[in-house]
Amino acid sequence: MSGPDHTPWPPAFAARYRAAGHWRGQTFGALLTALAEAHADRTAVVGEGARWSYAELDERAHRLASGLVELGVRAGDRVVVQLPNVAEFLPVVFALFRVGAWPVFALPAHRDTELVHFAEQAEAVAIVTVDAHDRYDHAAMARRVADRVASVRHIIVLGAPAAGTIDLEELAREPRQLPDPDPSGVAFLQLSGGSTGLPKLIPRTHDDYLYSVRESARICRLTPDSVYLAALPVAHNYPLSSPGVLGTLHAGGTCVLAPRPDADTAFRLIEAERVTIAGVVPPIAAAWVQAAARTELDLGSLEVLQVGGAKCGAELAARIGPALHCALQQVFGMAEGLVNYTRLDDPADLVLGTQGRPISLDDELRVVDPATDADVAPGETGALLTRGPYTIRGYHRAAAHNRTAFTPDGFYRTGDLVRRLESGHVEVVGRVKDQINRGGEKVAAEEVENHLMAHPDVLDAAVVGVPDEYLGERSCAYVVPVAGAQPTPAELRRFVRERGVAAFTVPDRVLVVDAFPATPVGKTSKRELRAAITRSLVPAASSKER
Ligand code: OOB
Repeated sequence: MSGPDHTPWPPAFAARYRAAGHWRGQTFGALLTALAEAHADRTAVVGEGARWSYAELDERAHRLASGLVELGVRAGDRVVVQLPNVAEFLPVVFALFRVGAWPVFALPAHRDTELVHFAEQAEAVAIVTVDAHDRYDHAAMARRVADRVASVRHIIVLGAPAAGTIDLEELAREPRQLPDPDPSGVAFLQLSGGSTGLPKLIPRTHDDYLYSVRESARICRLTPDSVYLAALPVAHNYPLSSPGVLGTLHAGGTCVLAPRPDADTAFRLIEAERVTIAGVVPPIAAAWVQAAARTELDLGSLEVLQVGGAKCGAELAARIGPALHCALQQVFGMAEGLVNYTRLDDPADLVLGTQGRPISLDDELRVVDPATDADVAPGETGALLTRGPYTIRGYHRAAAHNRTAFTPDGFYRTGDLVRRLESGHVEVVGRVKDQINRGGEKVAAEEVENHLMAHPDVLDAAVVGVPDEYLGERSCAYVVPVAGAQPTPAELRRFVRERGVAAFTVPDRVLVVDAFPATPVGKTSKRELRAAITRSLVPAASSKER
């Protein structure tokens, strides 16, 4: 894959976004400096074993930035960050922002294949990781990645140091003055959910991201008294910025990092830290609703529960307020940019039945016929295209993909099927992209198909999403074996897992079939595969299941 690191907005758009006051020329490093002055002694972040004020967070970020520079990390370098929900995540990323190096935000679930891909795509010079998480040795994985990707020179580890790695705690140096990076330049690379191959890298600038963070904090009414619970993996765009930890810091509030999103862990933290707002995906919201009925913990501080990342069905939406005694806010966003929120003063029908409206009046949304790109009639369903002050114009080094992912006039093709109401609120009704949304975790069908097709016994593979009561959807892989071969579903799942991928990428179900249904032009009909499994009409005689 090749192409520019970053596709800037056309000058006329950039000028408009500056004139409107959206882009203010502030970097994240400068923001933290200002916050440390305004809120020095207030608590910025709480994690296991850590409780740091704004002044302490600022100091740690300065010291780490200094240590990174001494190591040879420079402005414009890329650094893969794979940290779980620990307090150190914040000083690490602010240190990188101050150096002007770009964090590449991996998730804790990612494994060798994905990390190698990110490190190669970004030509990363370093990996920041944790010794172990969920009984998995991340430091050893980072070493394997460094062996395979020549650009990776340093492995920085939080926790027990190991041979060939640098102890994060030992990296800190005396703070030094560093030149402030260009606010219109890239601040970090976020990951796309993707629908083709491995995840694409998303370049976000200080200017554009800070705008979305600032407005998110305002829309969610965050104040210095707000306490945000990050229950989802904090590097993901939603808990990072919608309003997430960055929005909370922007408001001078407190970020509480939950090591896991389960109700027991979250409820204890809500009680202990007097959490006011949390953001979760629908399956977790459903688990919290159930657990709330039996808990003796005091959840009375919780004012808002945000639900997003995947569609929150009307029934779940209706249960949240009564069960958790808080307001529901729906969030429909994407790492590429556009984020929609239901507003806290929206009428109940909009809060329960829509996924919100855009952050900005300068977010341009078009709802089009997916085949022709012609606008559909108002209120009709179509594919959502968007362009605006915090939506990217191109992926990192992906010129060929960019030609189809964006329209010639710069609209991002979200791949979501939506209906827009007169109020401007959006209802997500489906998807045109070849992706499975597994309770908020996005799986590109093609990525899984490629893994399956690497197996010598597999002739063809087609991966589809199937409805699931808990996750919304799960993945189901249909496989046609090569003549004479008889791979078993269990063997194929193990094969994909052993290729070193995130657990959510391993197909939940594998069905070995003789042939795929075809469309009139002879392509595999995923629509028919989906319909077949939904109706469970796959004939037992011609399919073998795990
Ligand atoms: C968020 O970001 P991504 O990049 O992991 O995934 C984006 C995709 C959207 O295009 C859409 O297909 C789906 O996730 N999605 C939703 C949704 N929120 C996201 N589909 C239906 N209803 C929703 N509420 O998932 C993300 C980023 C920022 C804030 C919130 C979510």
